Formats: sequence, C-alpha cells, structure tokens
Amino acid sequence: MGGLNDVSNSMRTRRQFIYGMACSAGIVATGCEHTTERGQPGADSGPADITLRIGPVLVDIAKDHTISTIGYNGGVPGPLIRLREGVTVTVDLFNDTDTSEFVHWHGQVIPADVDGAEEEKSLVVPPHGHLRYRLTPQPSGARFVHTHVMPMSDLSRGTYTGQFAFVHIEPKDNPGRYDQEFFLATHEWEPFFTTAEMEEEEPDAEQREKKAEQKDEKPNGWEIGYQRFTINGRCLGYGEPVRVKTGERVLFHFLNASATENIKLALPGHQFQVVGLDGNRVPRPQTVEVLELGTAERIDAVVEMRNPGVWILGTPMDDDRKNGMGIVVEYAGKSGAPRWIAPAKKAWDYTIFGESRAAPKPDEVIPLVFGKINGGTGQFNRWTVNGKGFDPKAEPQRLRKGKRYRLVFDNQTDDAHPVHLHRNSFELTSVHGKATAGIMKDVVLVKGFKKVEADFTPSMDGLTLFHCHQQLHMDYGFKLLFNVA
Ligand SMILES: [Cu+2]
Repeated sequence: MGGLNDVSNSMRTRRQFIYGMACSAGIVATGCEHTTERGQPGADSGPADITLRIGPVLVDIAKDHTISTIGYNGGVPGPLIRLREGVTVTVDLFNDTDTSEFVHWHGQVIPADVDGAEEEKSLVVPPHGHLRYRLTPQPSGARFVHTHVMPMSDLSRGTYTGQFAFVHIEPKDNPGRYDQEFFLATHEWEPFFTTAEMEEEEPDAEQREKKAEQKDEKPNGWEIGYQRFTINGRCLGYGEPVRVKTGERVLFHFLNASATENIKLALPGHQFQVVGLDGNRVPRPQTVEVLELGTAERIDAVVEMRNPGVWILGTPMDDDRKNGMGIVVEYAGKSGAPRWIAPAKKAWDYTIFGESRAAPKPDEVIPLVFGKINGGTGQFNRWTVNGKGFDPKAEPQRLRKGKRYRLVFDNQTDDAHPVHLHRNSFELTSVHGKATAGIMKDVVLVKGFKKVEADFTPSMDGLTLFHCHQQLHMDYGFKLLFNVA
C-alpha cells in the first residue's frame, strides 16, 4: 500500500484522519440505536468510531478571501473517513446549527434509516442535537458523505455549503500498485442566481434539432453561477501543491462535491489511467487525457509521473480555472510558474471502460422520462420524472428484492442530469445507444436529449430514493421514491 497524502487545509497528518475501528466485528447491524437528545448517552455508550460535528466553519480559499459556511469537524472537506468493508462502526453525529440535518452516506448499501435522506424516513440530526447509530460499510471503494437537506432558494444551505467528506471503504483485497494516494474534491463557492445558461459543451445535431422542436411557453428560469472554484477548499495556486517525484505512480481519488456543476479535469503532459468509477473498479482500465465528473461522481485514476515540471491539474474552462478550479502538481526539485496546456476536445465515453457484451436481460424495464417546465425569467424551473414532479404523498413505486430492473433514463431536456440511485449500485447497460456491461456506478451523467440504461438488483428492503444530484433540479421536483420489499 502506498503512502497517504492529503493536500487540503495545510497538509493534514495521518493522525487527523478518522479511522473506523472494528468494535464489534462479525455483528451486522440490522437496526440502529440512537439518541436524539443532546448529551443523553444511547444504549451503546462509550466513544464512537466515527464522529461528525456539523457546524460553522471558515475556509481560507485564497489569499485574503475567507468563506463562511457549514462543514464537518471544522474543515472543508471534512475528515477523510476510512472504513473497512463489512466491519460495523458506531457513528456519532452532532449538529451545532439551528436547522435539522441529514447526513447521507453516498454510494453505500445500508439500511434506509441510516442512509440519510428525508424521503426514505431516515433518522434526523436535530438542531443542536445528537444522533448515534451503527452502520456496516459496503461495498468497498471511494464513497462520500454529504448533507441531504433541500435548501430550495436558500444558497447558504444544502450542498452549496462545505458539508462533504471522503469516505474510503478499504477492500478486503488491495487494488493495484501505487506510490502515493491523493484525495481531491472540487467545489464552488459564492453561488448566485442568474439567467445566463452555461453551455457545458457544444450541442450535437440531434440535440440542436430536439431543442428546436420544443416550443416552451416560458423562457428558462434561474440557473446557478459561482464566483470562486476550489479543489480541497483552496483556489488554484493558494493551497499546498500535489508533490510528486519522477517515476512515481500516483493514485488520485477525484470527487465532484459540487452542488450543481458537472466538470472536466486535465493534467497537461500527463494521462489518466482510469481504474475506478464511483469507487468501483472498471472492467477495462483506459487511458484518457480529460476526465469528466457529473455532480457527485468519483473517478479513481493512476498517473505515471514522467514529465518533470510544475503543472496545473484543472478544468479546461478558462474562466473557472482562473477563478480557482485547479491545483498545482509539482515535481521534486522543479520550480517556476505552473504550466497549463489546453487539452484536445474529446467527448467523455463511459463505455470505453466497459465490456462490449450485452448485459443479462432484466426481469422488468422501468422507463424514467426526464422533463422540464420552464419557470420563466426570475422564477424556478420545475422538473418532472414521467410527467410528474415529486409528490411526498404519492405511493412509492414497489420493487422486489432480488429482481433485476432496467432503469431507462430518457432525458427529454437540454440539460445534463447526474442522476443518482440511493442504497444501490447499478450496472450501465447502454449509453447513448451503445451497449456496455460491467461498469458499476451510483451516479450517471445523462446528457441533454440522450438516453442511458442501467440495471440494478436491490439486495436490501426499504425506501430507496432516485434523484438528480443537481441540487436545484432535485429541490424542484426531480425525485422518485421506490419501496423494495
Ligand atoms: Cu438534473
């Protein structure tokens, strides 16, 4: 196993990481004990394995530029939480804010009560309160933890804040060889409402045609813009660089911890060997120049350091990079201004990492058509799945444990949607008409007017939320609830 490095907040030391220790190995938590009153010991007293304290935090994102936000344990990102697959831990959540919080364990297959989503009737972390429960981490790989509240029009809450932290679930067997490991999370700050629509990429002929066919009664409503962009809470050039040596194999764990942005990342003069998507090893690791991550997506990529110098690992979007979206990669013994070279434009294609066989036939196909109702200038757009916005009173869609379901994500809007399924991983079976197999994910970015298909077999009963991970889309209707029995 390689050395461990974290380049956030003035180089934390290993001691400051939170380790989940085995306190009751072999016991699988099916329920949970919890306390909701401050200072009341639960049925299971004694120190917890994992403690997250939700509270105000100041983040020095650049020289003489400090953000006031809410975070975990006084830092942004929160602490790196290392867990072991199948080893049950006790979790303490303290909330030092005036509002209820949900702490969502993204990408884990765990019971609904501890998953951390209101729609799933998960346990709440009350304002100025405490919640304790036990959870058994699975599956292994790069996961994360983040708030799951719905801030609606309040840009000082929800995923607009600094409430996110890496969760790394150690596999029973260790993945490939590497010399150093870095965890890097992207996040944007100082959000504002704007009518300016950011084109993420040039629409193709099909997308232009479909857009022209849609005759909207109203113009597009609010979008979100940002002033500042960071990796691990630091603007480009302000934080500690990623320090490497010639010849090293460096494993990067990237996390898009944005509330609303889908991003691309490149490291000029180097290639990323993508070995994992959303923490799951891909069938066919491939080398690419540019990574793309929808909101909440993770990529594990190995970079061979064979081009000595000082480089910028950052977004190809010039304005966003100038406003901070990047980090310096510095070879030992090299100095000078970091270099950026714009990468060639090439569309991201999930299927190059998959197997080119057809996936097994599903037991049932569930079409999910994404729609948008324009809000008009100065208003919020509404989002629909199969023609309806989320209705908390509606009966959840029933699913059976052990059956293989095919979700057909049919995006009939011009926006890209990073859609997420809670408490399950799904297997991509078709991306934009191309068949694939073996790629396991929990978020997939469905581009405007495109279709993606993904299969999953629920293994645990209970409520399971499906939603767009773009905060504004989720808050304004883009959600659907399943009930597995
Ligand atoms: Cu969306």
